[in-house]
Amino acid sequence: MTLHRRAFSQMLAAAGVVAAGSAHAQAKTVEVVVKQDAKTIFDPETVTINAGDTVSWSNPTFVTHSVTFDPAQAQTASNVALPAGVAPFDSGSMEQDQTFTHQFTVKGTYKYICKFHEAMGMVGTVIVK
Ligand SMILES: [Cu+2]
Repeated sequence: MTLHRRAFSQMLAAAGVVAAGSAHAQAKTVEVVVKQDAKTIFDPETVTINAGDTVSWSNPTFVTHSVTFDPAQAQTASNVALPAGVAPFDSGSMEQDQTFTHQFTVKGTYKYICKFHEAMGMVGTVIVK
């Protein structure tokens, strides 16, 4: 009985190590930062990631921004794009030093806006391969 229990727990531990190791090797987090110069932009404006990766946006500026993947909130609908079947999502208002993260699991091209500065060209793209 004791022997069986120990063997079973060792088997679980081995499986856990394998799963954690492969997840760590595959998934990564890519940083995008709001950059305020003559023009306020997402830097970099385009990121290319693998399915399962996470993008982390941060706002170091004094101005409120957003990361909005929602065509209903865009002034120009074509500034936002989502792969088929992906529901809209939105950071809401991002004040100074706030961060928004999103894990992308569906492949395709995503276009997003800052809903406060879309008209000034504050747009970005995430390509998920
Ligand atoms: Cu903005």
